[in-house]
This record gives sequence, C-alpha cells and structure tokens, in this order.
Amino acid sequence: MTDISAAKDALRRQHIETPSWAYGNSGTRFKVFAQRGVPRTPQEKIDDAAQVHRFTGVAPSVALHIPWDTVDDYGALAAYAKERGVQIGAINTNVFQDDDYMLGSVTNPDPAIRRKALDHLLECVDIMDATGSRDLKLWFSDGTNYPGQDDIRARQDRMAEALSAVYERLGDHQRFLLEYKLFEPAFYTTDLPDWGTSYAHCLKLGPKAQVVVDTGHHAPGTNIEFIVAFLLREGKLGGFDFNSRFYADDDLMVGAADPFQLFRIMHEVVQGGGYDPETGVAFMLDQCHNIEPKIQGQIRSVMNVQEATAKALLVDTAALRAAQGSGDVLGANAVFMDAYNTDVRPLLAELREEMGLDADPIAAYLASGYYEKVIEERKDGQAAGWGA
Ligand code: PSV
Ligand code: MN
Ligand code: MN
Repeated sequence: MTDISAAKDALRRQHIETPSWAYGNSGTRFKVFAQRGVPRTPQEKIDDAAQVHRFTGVAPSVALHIPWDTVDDYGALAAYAKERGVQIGAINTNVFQDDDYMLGSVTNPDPAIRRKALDHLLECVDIMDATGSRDLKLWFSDGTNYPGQDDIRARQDRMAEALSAVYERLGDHQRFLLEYKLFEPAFYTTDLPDWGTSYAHCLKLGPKAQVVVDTGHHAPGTNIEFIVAFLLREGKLGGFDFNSRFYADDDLMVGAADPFQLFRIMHEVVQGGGYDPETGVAFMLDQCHNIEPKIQGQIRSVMNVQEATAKALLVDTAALRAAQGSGDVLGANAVFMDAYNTDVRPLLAELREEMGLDADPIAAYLASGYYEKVIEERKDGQAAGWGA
C-alpha cells in the first residue's frame, strides 16, 4: 500500500527551477518568431517566473544566464526576486556566443582565449556570491568539426585545467554542475559528449563537482534512467535540465515527447533517495518556447514534472520489492505500470487547493489577465537571450 499523505507531503515540498531564458524570444536557426509581451529586462523575466510560482506553488526559483541577465547590482536583483516571492537559482555560464570561441572556449588552442573563458566562469562565481546561489552550471560548446583539427587529449587537459581553477574558486556552500551533450554545435568531437566524461572530470575534483543530466542531450534510445540511477548511487547527480526531445536538443516542454521516460527517471530519483533535499539534486527546466506562449508553457512543464513525480511517489515499493525478490517479472512490471497508469490529476488538484492555490493553474493564470497586462506594458523590445 502506498502512503498517499506521505506522497502529498513530498509533492508539497517539490522545488522546480525555471530558466530565465524560457521567458524571452527564442527559435531555431531558421527563424525566431517574436511574441508579444516578452520581458525586456532580467527583472521582467523574474516577474514572469514569479507568475509560474504563483500558480503552481512549486517553482520558487529562477536560473540566470550570464551575460543575458547582466545587471549592475546582483545583490539588488536577488532582493528584487525575493520581493516577488522567488529566489535566484543556478547561474548559467555562456562561453559560446563570442567570435573568439569559434575553436573552443576553455579548450581553445589559444591560451589568451582560454583565459578569457575562464575569467567569465570565475566572474559567474562572483555573481553567485552576490545572489546567494549554490550552483554554477557549466555547459561548453567546445569541440571540433574535422578529424585532425585539434588534439583530442590536449583538449581534455585544457578542460581539466579550467575546471580545476573554477573548483578552487568555489565557496564552501557552492558547487558546479557539469553538463554534457552528445553533439552540437561541434559535429566531429565534443569535449564533454557524455555522462562518463563529465563524471570522470567531476570525480577527480571532489564533492563540489557534480554532473547535471540535460534530458535532451543524449543519443536516441539512450536509457537515461540508468544514468540517473548510476550517478545517484555514486553521489554525483547534481541535478537535471529537463526538456523533451524528438530528434536532437529540441528543448521542447518536459513530459511532452515522452511522459513515460520522465516517469522512469523520477522513479529512479525517488528510489535512489534523490528526492530528499539533503542530496542536493536540483530539478531545473532548460527549455525554449518557440511557438507556444512562454509563461503558460512553463506552467504546463512544471505540472508535467509534478505529475511524473506524483506517479513515481505512488509506486508501491513494498510490492515492487517483493515481486523483484521472487523473480516475478510480470508482477514487478505490473506494480510499476499501475503507478504510471494512475491518473494523478485529481490528487494534484486537491493538493493545490490545500496549498491555497487554484486547482487548475493554467486556467487561473489565463484568467488573471497577467499576459494582457504585460503585452500592454512591454511594447518596446525584448531582453537578451537566444533570440535577441
Ligand atoms: C545548449 O545546448 C543549452 O541548451 C545547454 O543545455 C545549456 O544548459 C543551455 O543551452 C543554456 O546555456
Ligand atoms: Mn541544459
Ligand atoms: Mn541543451
């Protein structure tokens, strides 16, 4: 028997972080379809993130992206967020958008460019000091396009050197989350292409270096929940960048392409203890809303994660263990599928009402008039980001 009230308590404590870049315009390399009412400043991105929290109750932090969210005073930005009922979460670095980085950032053959990239990463730790953020998120677009273009091992040495310098700079309560990605923008080699490479770098450095699993960064058919289970067991799962993919790094709404995969991932998280706040596993979204409304898309995404989590919490663990232990293959699978096939929407609606929220976050958001208000207020321009 599953303890419903324990599941509800766990769901009440859920913390899903939204990314500032989800609120701005974005697109593919073919076209950015500009939407009305998008934020013009980092403060307005925070305003939008606060709406997601207001209607879901489980999205109390927003990740920043530097330099897209550059401000003069990060302490003041953190205070601004707090006044709106949210906090600043992970600081995401950007060493991929300067001309200098054509042949790489921290792995570039030119030491002056490596220095420039490292300085940016270190500056981001200064920003964390000011915002009170715990996590620095590192994603490198570094790699090569042609065999022979650069020395694969030398690039690993340069990567290790930069990561070690960042690690040394971290404060006691700070960590970095190292992202990997199969390919793109580099097509022949990528310097951090998979979890194993990230893990090996993190393992050498110590506990403040953790792997982050971006669900969109794997080859089709990869068993992501296995990676999650393994990293959790090793104490190296720093968190998630959630999104959905059909083909490559599509950045679609989490749970849209494959809700069953999301459930399988959350099952491993719950079973591996990764849902307990002490383990420090961060649940972040990394998405772009190219054709759908952005705030509403974030609310839907948060709800999708909530639904997968609720189902994972409803797995009858005792029955599952008993079936597994006795070699009852189909019995174990049935327990698993029973949880997945449970309609958890009534449970979540009830939980929201208990939390003083509307049972239907999307309807409540649409009825609030916030979107119409910002369309009117933000007629001139947009903030920096993927599409700016
Ligand atoms: C690029 O692939 C990317 O989506 C990475 O996943 C980062 O986390 C994100 O952009 C923000 O820099
Ligand atoms: Mn990511
Ligand atoms: Mn990505």
